[in-house]
Amino acid sequence: MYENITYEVKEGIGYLTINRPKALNALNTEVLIEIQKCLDEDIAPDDSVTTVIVTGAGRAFVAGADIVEMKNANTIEGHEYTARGHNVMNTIDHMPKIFIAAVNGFALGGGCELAMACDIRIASEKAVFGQPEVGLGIIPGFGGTQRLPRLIGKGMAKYIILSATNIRADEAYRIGLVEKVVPAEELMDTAVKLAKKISAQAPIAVRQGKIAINAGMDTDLYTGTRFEREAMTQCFASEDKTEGMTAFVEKRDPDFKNK
Ligand code: CO8
Repeated sequence: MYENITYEVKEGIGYLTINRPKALNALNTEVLIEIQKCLDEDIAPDDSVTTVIVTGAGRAFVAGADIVEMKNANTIEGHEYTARGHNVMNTIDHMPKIFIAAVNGFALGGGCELAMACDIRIASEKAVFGQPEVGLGIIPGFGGTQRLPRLIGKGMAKYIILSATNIRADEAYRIGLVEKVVPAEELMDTAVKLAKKISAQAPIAVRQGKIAINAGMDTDLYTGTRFEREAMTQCFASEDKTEGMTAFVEKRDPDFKNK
């Protein structure tokens, strides 16, 4: 069905793999179209999936937007390309499902931006992160100038973006760009364990947690607490809230129904 990505669901977890290893999974227009289609048509409508693991086939996560394709792009095409990338990243960011980036190798440019659009990042010790765009005469254009400072702070984001400095996984962990670093052979197991742990929680609460955090990060604290109140109201309106608390009182595991 897809030529540049694969998507499958196993035990309620979605696995989205960027699969263009010959170009280190570089995001050309075709890849972006396929990711967008997968997000809109396979992942968003599937209520059985709470968490999605995003990874790359071969030795790279994603080595960036496709430089070969961008090389001859004119101003209008550059604008369209940027918009297409923004749509993919924003769809991930806004979708009330949890995306875990399992970063297996190079996460450069658009690849680092894809990882940052995900909710949680787990990196292999072999992963390399960076935003090398200024060396190509452009800037990060799939959200990097916005998400990187929000994740690691303005000064460190400027250091990385403006000097085009690539960093290894341990440094990415130290500065808060990734949440965990594991040996390469443990990467997928670690991501799956986390996905299962998230999927075992009350789904409405998980969704509302993501919505409240994301909405609050884009506004002031007091507006953020209003978002939190609305999100909490959705939880209190759910049957799963009654089930979760009843199960605690009855000293048994909860049986959440996503209702
Ligand atoms: N685009 C296209 N092809 C790529 C890319 C890329 N980003 N990265 C790697 N490839 C290709 C190489 O050209 C090579 O192809 P071929 O075998 O046909 O020569 C193949 O993948 C393997 O790559 P290398 O031989 O270079 O492998 P190395 O192990 O020697 O090096 C690196 C690996 C360090 C990852 C190196 O490939 C590299 O530096 N790649 C480019 C990284 C980069 O600059 N990424 C940022 C791109 S710009 C971007 O992402 C902007 C996002 C916003 C765009 C907004 C739109 C306007």
